[in-house]
Amino acid sequence: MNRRQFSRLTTLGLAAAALPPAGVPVSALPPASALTSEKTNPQRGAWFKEARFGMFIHFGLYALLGRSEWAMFLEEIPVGEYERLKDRFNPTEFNAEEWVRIAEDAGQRYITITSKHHEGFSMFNTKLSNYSIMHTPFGRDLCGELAEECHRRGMIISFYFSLMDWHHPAYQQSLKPRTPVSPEFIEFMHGQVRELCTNYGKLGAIWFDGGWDHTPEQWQAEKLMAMIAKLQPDTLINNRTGLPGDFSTPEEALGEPNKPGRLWENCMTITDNWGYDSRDGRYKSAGEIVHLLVNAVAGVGNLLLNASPLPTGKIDSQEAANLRDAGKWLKRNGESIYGADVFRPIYYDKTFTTAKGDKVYLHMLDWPPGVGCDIWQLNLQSARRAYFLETGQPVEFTHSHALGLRLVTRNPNPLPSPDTVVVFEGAEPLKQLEI
Ligand code: JFZ
Repeated sequence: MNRRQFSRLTTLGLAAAALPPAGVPVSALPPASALTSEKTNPQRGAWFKEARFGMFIHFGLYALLGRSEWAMFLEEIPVGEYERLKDRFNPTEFNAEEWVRIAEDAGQRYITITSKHHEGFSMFNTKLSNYSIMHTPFGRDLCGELAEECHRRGMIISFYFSLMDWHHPAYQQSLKPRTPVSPEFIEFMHGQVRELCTNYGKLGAIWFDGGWDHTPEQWQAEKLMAMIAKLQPDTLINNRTGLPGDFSTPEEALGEPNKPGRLWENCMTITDNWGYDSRDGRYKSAGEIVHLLVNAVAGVGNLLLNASPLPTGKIDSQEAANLRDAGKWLKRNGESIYGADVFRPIYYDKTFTTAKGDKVYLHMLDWPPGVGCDIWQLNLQSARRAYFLETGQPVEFTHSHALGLRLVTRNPNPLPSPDTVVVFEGAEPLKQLEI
């Protein structure tokens, strides 16, 4: 919803509940951007753009079943049966430090964890329900421990939170799309978001999900977002309440490179599932992870890559290994990723550009060892010099009218790299010339 549509709703009186009562001083109002605009104040969005790469974590009771986070719904498991999983939930091998270290090694700068997924089970210390991790054999506030460790190590922590709740009795009558959500559930759900925004220090973002069965008005989303803005003025809010919020969340696809200034984050699985699924055996390789990241950053977006802890509380070891390998590339090439801007739109699926200051980074995702390369329709004639980001070794280049940029220097890497980055430096910020 854009500003015009929102003000139309207001004219119709539909958004009236969200409007401040007359006489409230302007300074007490939440930043308008969080509610109505598709552009976020650059200062609030700065951490997000700098970070570029985050770890998503889907962890809940569903891990015990090992058939992904939708098992309850897809297998029509009755609430009374499903909720008994909580008596077995005991991820004793969970270690916040280890999780944060995996993210750090991967070069990820933030972690977004499911504080509550659609199953309705709270992975944090909520005072508003007994259906929480505090009432399991584990009995510890997992989200709290993770948040604390993140704060200690300078990792940004964000919470995923599902609006929809397959467990709460007051939500049962709302399970049908477009039926009103009971006031009791709204109070409970808003109350839980208040807890998340109050008890865990500074949050990077609140990542809502599962809002599709109801309208933003039915969720009282404006009120919810205004509350967050008041409790955590710097926290970004995603667009899955149905209101635009601060950033878009295209899923398993790259998105929104065509809306300048709009923040976006592409969320992806590392296997084929979000929640742990024992039937899954497919892992994205380190190379694929690097490609996805470059692809997102080249379109000025972020990559939020999911990891799935096992019921023991350990992150799958193959996932951790692939993440760490991707991190090795990032350690050497992070300059071209963190805080990078767009140079020109994505134009070829194996060659991308990112930019920062007077530098353009040419990402060669498929450059065979030992050969030079022509890059069509890319003209960096105003560049003063070029060099490999990893080694500083100079790269000789020419331009031809017909083809564009030619890398005369051959790829010196004996082995294929997921991405060989060539830096072009200009005296002035480089501009893409028309050819
Ligand atoms: C949702 C969840 O249902 C899922 O379990 C997971 O948490 C994922 C990150 O988000 O699934 C969605 C939500 C939105 C879209 C698709 C799947 N969408 O907008 O296309």
